[in-house]
Amino acid sequence: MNDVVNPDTYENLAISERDHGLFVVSLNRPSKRNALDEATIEELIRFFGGARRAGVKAVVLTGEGEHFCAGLDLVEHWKADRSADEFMHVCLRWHEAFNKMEYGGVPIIAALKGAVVGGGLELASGAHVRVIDSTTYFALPEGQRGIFTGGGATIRVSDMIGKYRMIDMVLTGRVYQGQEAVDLGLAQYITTEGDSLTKAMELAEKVAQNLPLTNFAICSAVSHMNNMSGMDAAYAEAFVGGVVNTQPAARERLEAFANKTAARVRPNT
Ligand code: 1HE
Repeated sequence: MNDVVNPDTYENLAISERDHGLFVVSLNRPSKRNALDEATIEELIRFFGGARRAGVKAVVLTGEGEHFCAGLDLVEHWKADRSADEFMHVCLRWHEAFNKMEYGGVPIIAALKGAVVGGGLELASGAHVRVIDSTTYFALPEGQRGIFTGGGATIRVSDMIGKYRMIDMVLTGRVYQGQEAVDLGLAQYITTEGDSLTKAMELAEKVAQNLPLTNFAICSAVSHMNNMSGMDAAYAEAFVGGVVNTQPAARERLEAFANKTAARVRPNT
């Protein structure tokens, strides 16, 4: 077994393969509400940095216990009494982890529950799809803690809900949950029956049926192209389309459409 997907090589993440190539990665410090210490960030970098080459087709990201993630490990931060230089490097490791997620080409579905706060929301923002249930709530309590964001909220949370809503969340500690959170863009799905994990698994199983190269493009190219000018993005899209849309593995699916054996796209019933 490739070490990247070997559960025995992780302490702060619980990793299990549910189906061929479909992995559940769970933050595993429930007694600390899955707060992100330095060791957990290093494990996230290791897993997501090597996932695609290890054959991972899709990931459901969740947390053990009642809360997805309480954000930065404030106790570790307080005890370490870090210098600005040291904390800048902590932030850079967080960015390394979340960039590996967003740009890594492996679909990540976050099953969110309980608190998704501070760095927990930054972590969830690195996933491609977010699913919430009736227990889930989002906040950026940094303002109240006397600190600032450092794991990408200024980029990804602003992107999801707009910069003034993000600013309001940090300034006032405003909490979003339920349908309102979906309407604003913090999540794409809310479950009314069952928990977020069940729905996330269902989505991940579907996504894992796509061709890996297609998923790679969806889960890396869109993000890269959003960082480019319109002209450059169109040029890069043509290149990615050139590679992905001519992959030999796609021919069977195209043939099935041409032969009228493939499912058609129909409205929801
Ligand atoms: C923690 C952390 C943490 C809990 N760092 N240890 N994030 C926050 O400001 C959120 C802080 N946490 C909370 O508001 C609450 O803990 C929760 C709403 C998440 C959960 O409440 P509850 O009542 O279930 O748990 P608790 O009793 O508050 O905490 C249980 C244990 O988890 C306790 O440890 P214990 O050893 O005393 O049992 C807590 O200390 C521990 N714990 N949250 C460390 N965050 C790159 S910059 C990112 C900036 C940020 O992320 S700021 C946002 C930080």
